[in-house]
Amino acid sequence: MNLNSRRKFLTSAAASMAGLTVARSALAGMPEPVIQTSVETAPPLIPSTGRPYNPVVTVNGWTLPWRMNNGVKEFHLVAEPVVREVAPGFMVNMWGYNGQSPGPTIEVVEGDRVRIFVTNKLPEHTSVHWHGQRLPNGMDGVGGLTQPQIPAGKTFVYEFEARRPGTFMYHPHADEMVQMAMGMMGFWVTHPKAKHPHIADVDRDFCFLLNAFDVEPGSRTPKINTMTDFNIWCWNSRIFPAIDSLNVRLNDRVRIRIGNLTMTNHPIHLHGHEFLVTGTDGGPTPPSTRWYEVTTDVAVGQMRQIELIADEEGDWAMHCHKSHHTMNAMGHDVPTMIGVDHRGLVGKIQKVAPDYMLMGERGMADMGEMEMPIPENTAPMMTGTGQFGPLEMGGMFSVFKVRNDQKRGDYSDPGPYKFPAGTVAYEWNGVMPKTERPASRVKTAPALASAVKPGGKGMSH
Ligand SMILES: [Cu+2]
Repeated sequence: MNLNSRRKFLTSAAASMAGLTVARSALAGMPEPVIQTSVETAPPLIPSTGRPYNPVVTVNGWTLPWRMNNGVKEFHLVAEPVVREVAPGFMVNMWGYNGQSPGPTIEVVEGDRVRIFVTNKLPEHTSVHWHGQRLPNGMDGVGGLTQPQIPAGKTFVYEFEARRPGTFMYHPHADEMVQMAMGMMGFWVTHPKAKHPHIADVDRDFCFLLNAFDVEPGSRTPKINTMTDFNIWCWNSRIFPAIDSLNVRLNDRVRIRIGNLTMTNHPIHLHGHEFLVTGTDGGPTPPSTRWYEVTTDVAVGQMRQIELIADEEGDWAMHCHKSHHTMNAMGHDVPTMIGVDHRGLVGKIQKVAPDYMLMGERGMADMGEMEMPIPENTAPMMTGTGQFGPLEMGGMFSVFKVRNDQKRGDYSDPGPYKFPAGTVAYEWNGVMPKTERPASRVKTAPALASAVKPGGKGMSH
């Protein structure tokens, strides 16, 4: 007899003895925790109980189901060690919630009374802070300050009203450096209970967290003392090309919610469209404060929600604009080799080190094509292949796919964009003009260094 049927049996046995009081005592127990181990983007969870709302889609994630108990929405989070597939073949030992890092997205409606059971299956104490929420001080989850820590093996209950609509996060406020470096975090969306003047109805609503890890190539567990030098830059603990694309229908109104729980800021850039920042940490922004952008910086601890009309078909890149954050492991200790003449050197080195490979003499694009020998359990530095070849990307990168034949409510990947004939950049095969270079520039170049005055800034650019 499994736990579920055992519970049902006990409930019905008790029911026959004690009548109506039983239903109440069954509900007095904890809701069964829901565990998810798939890394697929789950379809939106359409609410079957409670107030109706338009659900979000969590990129490579899922929404936690709840149960209604006398008008209270009850969730059960389990803090526990998990193994996250960051990319195919790259498994990382993390800490998370309900089988995954990040934990499941929690979706509620403004005005909902929410009760969250948090069971601690970690080897040390924890707490959960509901980042950005209005709530009673004792529910804020700051271990030591607003509550005792949740000891290993124990369950605590948080209960509050979701007072304002918006985009939120949750994470421990206990041994924070370690627990967040290990992946403990999740998304929270509070939907408006009625038409809100600053919240539009959208056709698609995506969300993901920016998170980062320091995993030595070949190892499986993040280094927890790293402050800035992370090497795995993730959206929802996944790296390109393992981050699912955001697939929409032509002319959809799209909202994308982003939260940053890394140690640095991320300028998130979308190609081909302008967007408005319609929400921040503090909730929806008044329309008079909005302006169009193509990049928005998401600082540490912040949430941003952007909105746009997807009115240009295609495979549009969407990524962090810090170029080191669209790379995977090994990005840091590689010397710059551009312009260094290695002729004859490789053969000599290979006599003593047969695996030696020359990197970066002509730039590093070669690495996107080469199958470089890499240690087990890591990801190539630059990877991903499009219909025209290697993308030379990694980390915080995905594709915003706009299609006119994408069905309403269909979030599946439509495959590569079919470019209309004559609309792709092409090679010039005509006559090249003779390049004229001013002779003076060549002559003066070596003198530039001496042109810098002591204490001065030298040439301006
Ligand atoms: Cu970044």
